[in-house]
Amino acid sequence: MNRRQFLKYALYGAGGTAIGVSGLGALTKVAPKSAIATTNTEETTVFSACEMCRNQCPIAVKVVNGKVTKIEGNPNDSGFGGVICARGNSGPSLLYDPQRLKKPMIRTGERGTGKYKEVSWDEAYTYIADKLKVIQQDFGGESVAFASRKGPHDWFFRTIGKGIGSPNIFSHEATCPMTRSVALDSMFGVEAIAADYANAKYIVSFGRNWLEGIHIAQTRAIMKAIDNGAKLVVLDPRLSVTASKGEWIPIKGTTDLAFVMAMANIIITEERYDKDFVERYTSGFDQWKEAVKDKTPEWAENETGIPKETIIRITREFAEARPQAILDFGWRTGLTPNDFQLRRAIMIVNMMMGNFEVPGGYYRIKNASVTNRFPEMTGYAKALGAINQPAFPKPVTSRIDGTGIKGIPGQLIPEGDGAVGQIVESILTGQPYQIKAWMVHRFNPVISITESDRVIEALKKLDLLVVCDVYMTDTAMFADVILPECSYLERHEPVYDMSGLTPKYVLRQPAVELVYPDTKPSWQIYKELGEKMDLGKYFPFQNIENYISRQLTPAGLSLSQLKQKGVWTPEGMKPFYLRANDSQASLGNVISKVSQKIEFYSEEVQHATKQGVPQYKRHPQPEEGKFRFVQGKVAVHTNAGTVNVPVLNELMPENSLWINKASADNLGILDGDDIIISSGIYEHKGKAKVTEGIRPDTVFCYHGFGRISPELKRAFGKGINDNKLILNQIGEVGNVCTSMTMVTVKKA
Ligand SMILES: Nc1nc2c(c(=O)[nH]1)N[C@H]1C(S)=C(S)[C@@H](COP(=O)(O)OP(=O)(O)OC[C@H]3O[C@@H](n4cnc5c(=O)[nH]c(N)nc54)[C@H](O)[C@@H]3O)O[C@H]1N2
Ligand SMILES: Nc1nc2c(c(=O)[nH]1)N[C@H]1C(S)=C(S)[C@@H](COP(=O)(O)OP(=O)(O)OC[C@H]3O[C@@H](n4cnc5c(=O)[nH]c(N)nc54)[C@H](O)[C@@H]3O)O[C@H]1N2
Ligand code: SF4
Ligand SMILES: [Mo]
Repeated sequence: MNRRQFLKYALYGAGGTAIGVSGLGALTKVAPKSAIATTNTEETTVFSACEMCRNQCPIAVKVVNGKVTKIEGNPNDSGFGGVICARGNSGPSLLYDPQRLKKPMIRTGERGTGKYKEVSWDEAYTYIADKLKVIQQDFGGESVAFASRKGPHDWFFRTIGKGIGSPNIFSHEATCPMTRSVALDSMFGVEAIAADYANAKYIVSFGRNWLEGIHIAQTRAIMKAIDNGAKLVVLDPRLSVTASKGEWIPIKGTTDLAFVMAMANIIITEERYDKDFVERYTSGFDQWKEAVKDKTPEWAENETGIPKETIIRITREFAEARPQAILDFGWRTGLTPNDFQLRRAIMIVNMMMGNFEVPGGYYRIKNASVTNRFPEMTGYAKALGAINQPAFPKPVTSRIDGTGIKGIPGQLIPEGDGAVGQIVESILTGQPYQIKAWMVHRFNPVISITESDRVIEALKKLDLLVVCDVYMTDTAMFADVILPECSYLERHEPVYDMSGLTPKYVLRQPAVELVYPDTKPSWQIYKELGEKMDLGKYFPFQNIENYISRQLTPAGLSLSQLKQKGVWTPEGMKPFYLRANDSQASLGNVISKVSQKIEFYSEEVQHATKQGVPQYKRHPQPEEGKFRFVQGKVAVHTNAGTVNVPVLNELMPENSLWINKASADNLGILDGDDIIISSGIYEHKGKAKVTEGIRPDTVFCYHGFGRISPELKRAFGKGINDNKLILNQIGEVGNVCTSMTMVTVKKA
């Protein structure tokens, strides 16, 4: 496929609505038949799940003579409407990329110099098993850290960690939505809360950028709401594609909590909240009222830079639309150290509107476990079975990040996630104890964790670094052992729960044989490594089909049934909102607080942070001559993952630094000029993009560029790596902080 064909194809997915591929990322409703027509009669279709990002959209993979020819959305799924994005379309480009990792490798030269020898899988397993044994004997299982992106694959990877008694098992969440998860958990006792955008009449985003930070189901829902006349307000220091679809409010970075508190102040003063809801379902309203009583629109104008008239108008419009009104709780949410208080405040204002369990508001995700609690829903969904494992050795120490320790903010960090940035701290400082080995799966800390040079310094200090990836990434290039996973188009994965308003399961299955025969799926890699390490008993299944069948059988489903459609959702079940027909229904089955209330004031949060209800904290603003540095997603790339994928690299090989026209004029910088960005500690070369679409005190770049691994031949050395500039700071609940760094910019 050439670039032109790809563009056309990527823009018009199978189902009619599609996500644009340019930085503009607009949704379009035109679907010319010619773009999707197929003439080849030998084509077969395999239903599976995408992995070009972690959303795992259901896909239909077209295969001709054993080769993947194209990928479309799975038409059997209604929520995604048979639509995928440009990155999803580009799967074959990754699959057949000659630059993929093809063989296991062991390092032979200095770390980072790229000297490796190809080895057999058995040699790789033996090397890891022997090294881990020594490290475990000398320093204990806790000295081995495990970090992987969260997902269905991580069961196998984590089993190795649990098997050696390490408490230090991490997901990537602290770099992503963790402050939101902590906020939800503190208020509802559960993280599985989602927003029903499609039915909302008024949506306010605090940087959430659905048209570039794509989630197909959410992005479609937002577009549907706009089509139906909903108003969208976007607070963002820069004009994102999403902001261009609604009213853009260029808020001063890191001040969102002031805006939210002022909204609460206005709503309370003008008595615009849902009194019955607040009284019946919530606790702590009085403490919240006290916290916002002096947070007037005048005060917020000074903090946020948004005129008070605008704050009052938006608040009134929002309140008029209740309960079909959503203050969005964000997705990538680790912007500031106390970001989780912002997320709590957002959800408190939402709940003041009574927008819970009604169309156009927030709802508890209706997965099998919830659905089974309601008589009218039983029979619609059965829970997946678990694969029972023997008891794991109990870790002898607590975690390095303080997760779960009472009386400190760490108490609030979800145990299954942890604060992944703390691995770097432990390696460099030996506090609270020394991490000696790091197992990394499907994660790229050098690009994803702030202050890349510190991450690299840490990697260089390790006794053992093992990386499992599909590319020789900026992290893999420092590894002792590299394990090449096959791509998602060549493997099975455990069935994944993707429930929303109704339950849903998605299957990933191979569309084609292995392109590079020495690559393997991760379930097999960790089962075989486990067996080599005498941990075989923790992998009590013969193969992945057997694993999946044990998930499905208790649910009354079968693998062959899922293979046919790729997705399963209970037939005939309508979206279920608990309070749609009964505004006084008990919330006992959808929230998990002992108090049975949605807690505005949280005793647990009070205990951990001394802020039982959110309090405002002012963050520093850029001094004269400096800029706040913010970042975000671009429609055609995924995080730290796709910049070297041929067709996506061709579409967008590098990023640039957005700078306001007036600020650029002051510095004598023209559009396209070479520039030097400096954080005072680190410097980065780049190119300027001069635009009116950003605040004069802020600069912005798309995340994921500026790669240092020479093996990423297309991406190497192009663009700006934001995390090279961002200074490391771990937030209150273990989150990375990505909007706190100030930089200067000059002409190169
Ligand atoms: N400054 C700043 N930092 C950020 C962000 C930001 O906007 N600004 N974004 C943050 C966010 S939201 C997130 S989620 C994180 C993401 O951080 P990561 O999880 O590190 O990013 P991913 O792009 O998901 O890619 C992880 C790795 O998975 C590899 N991979 C892809 N497919 C496969 C596969 O099938 N098997 C294996 N084994 N590996 C595979 C990719 O090659 C890549 O190296 O970064 C965070 N860091
Ligand atoms: N195409 C594509 N889609 C993706 C991904 C991808 O890499 N590519 N990644 C997926 C992942 S892992 C995630 S987490 C989601 C992320 O989806 P979003 O959370 O929507 O993520 P970002 O694009 O990082 O959006 C961050 C926005 O916040 C703004 N911002 C920065 N600081 C502040 C501030 O202080 N206040 C306000 N109000 N705004 C601020 C930035 O300018 C930017 O526009 O997207 C997912 N979808
Ligand atoms: S959003 Fe795009 S890249 Fe991510 S899983 Fe869906 S189709 Fe694939
Ligand atoms: Mo993310």
